[in-house]
Amino acid sequence: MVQAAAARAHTNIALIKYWGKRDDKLILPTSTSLSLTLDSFYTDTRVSPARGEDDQLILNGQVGGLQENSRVHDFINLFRDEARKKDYSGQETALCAAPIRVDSFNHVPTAAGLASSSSAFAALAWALRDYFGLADSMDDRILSTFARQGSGSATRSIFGGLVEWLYGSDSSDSYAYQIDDGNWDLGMIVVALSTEHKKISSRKGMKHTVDTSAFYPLWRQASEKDLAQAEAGIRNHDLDQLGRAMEANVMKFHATMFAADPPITYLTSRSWEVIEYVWDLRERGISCYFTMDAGPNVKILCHKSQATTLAEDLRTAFPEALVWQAAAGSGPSNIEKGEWDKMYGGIIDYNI
Ligand code: 2P0
Repeated sequence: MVQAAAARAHTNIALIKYWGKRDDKLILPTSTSLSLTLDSFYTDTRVSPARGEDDQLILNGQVGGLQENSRVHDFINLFRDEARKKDYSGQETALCAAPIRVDSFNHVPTAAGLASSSSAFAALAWALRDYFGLADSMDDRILSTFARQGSGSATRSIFGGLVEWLYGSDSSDSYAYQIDDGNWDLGMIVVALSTEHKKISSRKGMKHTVDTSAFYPLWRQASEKDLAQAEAGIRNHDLDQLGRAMEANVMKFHATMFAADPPITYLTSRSWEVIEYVWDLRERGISCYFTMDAGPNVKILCHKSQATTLAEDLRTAFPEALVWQAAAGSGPSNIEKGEWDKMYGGIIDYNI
């Protein structure tokens, strides 16, 4: 057991979406999903003993809000419960009971509409495993089932490259694993069209869809067909096969929301313009495919070797948009004390 532990985890974008829970508390999904972990966007998180009486979240140097704090507190408790099962000496038992301070720095541009909860809960899970000395009994797959209970998409950020999060039969086997390292000619461009906060959170949007959408009963089976096609594309390292499956899946994902009561959508007219631009590029023989999440921004899967040129084209075509490039990122890693202090030592106020 250590006095402080820190980790970095990267965010991921779903190519085959997770959109619905069959168990809200355990966060068990209604279908298997598949994602690409991105190298450019990540969260750094450090856990250490807190000074006060409660667990405390400091997000980008600011004290976290009540709701965020309580979500983090519940998440830490999952690890405390595991730690209590171990045969600790008195000193370690005391550490299990002591409050924890979480310092977290997001390197995910808020404008990008990327799920920072994926990297946030993956980094926190990785750091907590270390903090409580649980590495012997908790391998990465098991850890992903813990990350899952913080936020569904975080399950997949426990691994790098192309990652599947399984539907599973219960909490123990709804885990993630890497199906391919993604280190082939695969890139992603993020086109951020809006910096506004989303009107409907993913959590609310997916629940509303599950509860009311006339199309939702079709989702699981249709999504699994797309998944099989995407897996074949990955096996063949065939961007077009993977991209076609990804686009087919995102269209169905939005269709479930069009059929909700009342209907919801995250698509805007600007999103459609980017989608049409992607389709035009394809007509001209360039392999690129779009996906979107619970926001108006568009992500484009393309050849890594063409990403720089494509990103430039997109900046010219959509001068008001922010455009980023990414490739396959790695799974989480530990951050040593010296490294952490170099990055954040001057920023953190340990008195708050
Ligand atoms: C995904 N999204 O597969 C899907 C596609 C957004 C659209 O997972 O409620 O923050 O914490 O499990 O993971 C975003 O939702 O939701 C998400 P919770 P999460 O990436």
